[in-house]
Amino acid sequence: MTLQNFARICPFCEASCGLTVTADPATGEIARIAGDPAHPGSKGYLCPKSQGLRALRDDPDRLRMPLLREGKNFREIGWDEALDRAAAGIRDVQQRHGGAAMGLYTGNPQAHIAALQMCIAPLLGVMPALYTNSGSIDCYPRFLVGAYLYGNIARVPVPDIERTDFFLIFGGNPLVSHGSMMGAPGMPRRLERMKARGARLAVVDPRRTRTAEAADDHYAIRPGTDALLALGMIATLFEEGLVRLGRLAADVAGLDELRAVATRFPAERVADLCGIESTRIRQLARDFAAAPAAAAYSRVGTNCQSFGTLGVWAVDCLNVLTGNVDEIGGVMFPDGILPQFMHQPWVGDQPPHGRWRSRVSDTAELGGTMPTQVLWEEIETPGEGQIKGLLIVAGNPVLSNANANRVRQALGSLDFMVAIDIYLNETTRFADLILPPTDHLEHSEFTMIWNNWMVEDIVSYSPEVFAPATRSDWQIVTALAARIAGRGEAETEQDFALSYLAMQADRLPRLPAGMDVAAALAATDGADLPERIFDVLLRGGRHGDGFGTHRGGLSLARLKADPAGISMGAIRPGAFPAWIDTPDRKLHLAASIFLADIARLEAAVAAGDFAPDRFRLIGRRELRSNNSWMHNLASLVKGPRRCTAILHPADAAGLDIADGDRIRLTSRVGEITIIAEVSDEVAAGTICAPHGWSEPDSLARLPVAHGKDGANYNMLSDDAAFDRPSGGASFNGTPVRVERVTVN
Ligand SMILES: Nc1nc2c(c(=O)[nH]1)N[C@H]1C(S)=C(S)[C@@H](COP(=O)(O)OP(=O)(O)OC[C@H]3O[C@@H](n4cnc5c(=O)[nH]c(N)nc54)[C@H](O)[C@@H]3O)O[C@H]1N2
Ligand SMILES: Nc1nc2c(c(=O)[nH]1)N[C@H]1C(S)=C(S)[C@@H](COP(=O)(O)OP(=O)(O)OC[C@H]3O[C@@H](n4cnc5c(=O)[nH]c(N)nc54)[C@H](O)[C@@H]3O)O[C@H]1N2
Ligand code: SF4
Ligand SMILES: [Mo]
Repeated sequence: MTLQNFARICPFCEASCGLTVTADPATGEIARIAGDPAHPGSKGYLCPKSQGLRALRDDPDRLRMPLLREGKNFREIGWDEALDRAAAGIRDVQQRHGGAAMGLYTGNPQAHIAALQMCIAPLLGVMPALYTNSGSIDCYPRFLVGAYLYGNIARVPVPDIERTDFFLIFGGNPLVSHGSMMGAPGMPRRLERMKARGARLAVVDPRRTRTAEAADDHYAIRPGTDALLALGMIATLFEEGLVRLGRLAADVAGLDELRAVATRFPAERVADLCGIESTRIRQLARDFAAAPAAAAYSRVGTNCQSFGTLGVWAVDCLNVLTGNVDEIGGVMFPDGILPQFMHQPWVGDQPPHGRWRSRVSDTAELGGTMPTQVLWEEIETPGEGQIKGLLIVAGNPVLSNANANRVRQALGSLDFMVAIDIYLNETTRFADLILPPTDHLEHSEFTMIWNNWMVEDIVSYSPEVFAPATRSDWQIVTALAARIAGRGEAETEQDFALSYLAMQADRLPRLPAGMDVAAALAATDGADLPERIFDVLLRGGRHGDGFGTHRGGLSLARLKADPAGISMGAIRPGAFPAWIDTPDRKLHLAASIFLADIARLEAAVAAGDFAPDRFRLIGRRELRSNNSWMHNLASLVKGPRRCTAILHPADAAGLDIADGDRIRLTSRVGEITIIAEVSDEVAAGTICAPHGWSEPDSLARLPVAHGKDGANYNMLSDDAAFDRPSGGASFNGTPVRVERVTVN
């Protein structure tokens, strides 16, 4: 064996740690995957999930060849035939049902594969489709608040965890997730440093998670009530004269309206609803206001609930009201090395929201995408414009979308479905064709999307380790598009590159005057087109070498010479108020889209929706897994059973349930049976289970995963409980009935 070391970015979460993969490119063997001490951000840190790089290569069930469905079976076919059939099926849908009859769903791994990100927008040019993606599930409230509070979907307030004095987390578990929309290589070490510095860490979470365990304070909130708690804190700030807008004072609009709303939610009123004493709520608000620099942050637990927008908005308001926005140690808006991928500001008086609406439920688009539940209703509902064909790229909606049964039925009713995926799983088993891409080590990689949300601006390039055994995601998408459009593959790749770059052109400040993106692309020399696109983004970007006009600036060649990656340093305050993209360049605390939803919140309170009379289901993520697709990796799923429903000892005793018993959970939309785990890490009335597992499925080929006694959480999540302003999904706070399954 001739072993070589390769510096690679770990593709399995936003932290984007640097790894050293020691491998023999000739035999395809991996000797070791270790943390890369030279990486400027992770400095040698890695978590167990990183070993999935090898496990995925070794998994005999990972698909290597395209699969064609024949009746109830799948059989392997060659690539040319598979691509021809896939394109013919899509063209057939378009011809028979019109241009609006296709749907496109892209899943979470898309955000970790730079070349795949680059080809989705151009694909929509060739294959117009109703577009939904995993961001439509987990970030919609975040994006909507960005659009109306700061004026841009891409404006994500990232907490400055390296310099804050008080870090207040709502609904996030960064010691397990490693941080989301606050990407930070080596996240756990950063939190350790934060604590060692004497900063305070407080966590609002219904469960005593690892992060809550490590925190100074844990607030065990009742699921689904984040908006109420944050409003109670805002009310305290106003009542006790603690509002300090600081430098932003002249640029904040809506303060009086916000005060009027918050006054209706004093700490004493929300306390019983949230399950947290009013004295603690008031003290938390006081301490947050008193900290020299403080950052409040919300993530999946707060986003993915029925009042997601109000929760995210109210948490953001805490930062504004205490003068912690765009400040060191507070929250800041990264202006990364690469152009803002999601950059979508207002244009005149048009927000990046509601520019068109869906056919069936008149739902507003957000940033060019639709909430995923719109996709299912558009497939179900007959009439002009009904969706009859679907392309799913790296997505597993049967395990990741609310009301899984409905998703299944919708997928089963399609005329034609293609999946670009590495497994025959619970979703792809509905496809007519499955097109499996190379694994990560068979293509080069570079950090892209995450630079918009990182606490430290790091960019790195990972070379290919092994010769590709099959086509990459980029090659599959472009080859499919070529056939749909009736053009050559090379020509289509070139079209895609130019069309992607044209969308970025006005955000490339160092593109020399007179050089268009075609000339810029021609001036690059990467190994393939995605690398060359990346080179244009780097060289024309704000730190780029400007194609020779800025000596020492970034380029792909420079990154290749620095394999561990280059850091441009921690996030910094922006040129204020230039980063505010609302039409009047003010921060809108009381935008009508937020205030209008207060009536719904009041109605829910009045209807007793937050009463502690029902069990509320919440999710959990696992350290050794990623969403739905690492459960077939034997080395990662070995050990104790993980797909369990945790309930409090008092609840278990009341229902005559013992640890290890099988229990049935029933919600409005479905039921599952699952093994009970009794623990006081959840409060009484809360029940907690992971998503991404499933019962065995007759067609799926996941023997390891399906031998693990899994259950699909999203059989229970209620698709009608979505967050109204944004359309975001609700996975947390679902009312469920709990009972022991009696075996007679
Ligand atoms: N109940 C509940 N549901 C949730 C959540 C929750 O917390 N609770 N979380 C939500 C969140 S945050 C998210 S992001 C979504 C994710 O929702 P999805 O994106 O729909 O699902 P994933 O589980 O990420 O599945 C990714 C799919 O991509 C495939 N895949 C893996 N690697 C590759 C690759 O390199 N190329 C290709 N082409 N395919 C690949 C996998 O086999 C899998 O089918 O789920 C959401 N669903
Ligand atoms: N190891 C691992 N890492 C991952 C993933 C993974 O599956 N495994 N998935 C990746 C993805 S796609 C994402 S989006 C990120 C997510 O990153 P995070 O948001 O940090 O991760 P979650 O574990 O979903 O954290 C949500 C927390 O909210 C809590 N919660 C539930 N309901 C409520 C509520 O009503 N209010 C409040 N305040 N809290 C609530 C849950 O108990 C949980 O601890 O993680 C990413 N990283
Ligand atoms: S924290 Fe995330 S990026 Fe870092 S090694 Fe683990 S999975 Fe990979
Ligand atoms: Mo996510």
